[in-house]
Amino acid sequence: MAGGGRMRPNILVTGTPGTGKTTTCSLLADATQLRHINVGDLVKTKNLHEGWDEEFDCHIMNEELLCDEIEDKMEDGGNIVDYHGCDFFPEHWFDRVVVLQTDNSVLYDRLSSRGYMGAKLTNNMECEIFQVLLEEARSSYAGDIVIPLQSNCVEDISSNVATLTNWVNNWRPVGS
Ligand code: DAT
Repeated sequence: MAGGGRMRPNILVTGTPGTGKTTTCSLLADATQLRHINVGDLVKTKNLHEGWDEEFDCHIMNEELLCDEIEDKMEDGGNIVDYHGCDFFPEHWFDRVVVLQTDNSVLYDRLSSRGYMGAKLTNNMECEIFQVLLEEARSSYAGDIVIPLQSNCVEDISSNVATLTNWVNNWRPVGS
C-alpha cells in the first residue's frame, strides 16, 4: 500500500555517481528534518558487502543485508535514501523516487575530478548516457512517483531542494 501507514514520507534519491545525490540529500535533510541514509557509507561502515569488485572498483553490496539493516527505519518513515541503484528495495518503501540527471560533459568533468578513470569512468558515463537509473526506476516503481530532475549547476540543487521540501511539507499520510 502506498504510504504504508507511516507518518512521514520516504524518498529515494538515485542517479549515476556524480549527479549530486549526496549533496542534494544532505541539504534536503537539513531543510525537512528527514533522515539521510547514505547507502554507500552504510555498506562500508556496517560491512554489508561481500568484498571488493576489482573490475568496477567498488564494494560488492549484499542487498539483503542492506535491506535488513534499514528496514525498521523505512517502516517508520521519514527517510531520504541516497544510492546509485534502486531495483532491489521493496517497492512499498518509497513515496517518491527522484532520479538526478546531469549533462554528459558536466558529469565527465565531475567524475574526472573525483579521480575516476578508465573503465570506471566509461561505465559511469555510459550509465548516464543510456539513462540506466531512470529506466531502472520506471521499471521498479509506479510511474507517477518517479521524478527525473536535472542537476547541472548549483541553481539546480537549490531549486530541486526547494521543490522536494515543498513536496515533503505537503505530504499527508494515506487515509488522513
Ligand atoms: P553523488 O552523491 O551523486 O555521487 P555528489 O553529491 O557527491 O554526487 O556530487 C559530486 C560532486 O559534484 C561534488 O563535488 C558536488 C558536485 N555537484 C553535484 N551536483 C552538482 C550540481 N547540481 N551543480 C554543481 N555541482 C554539483
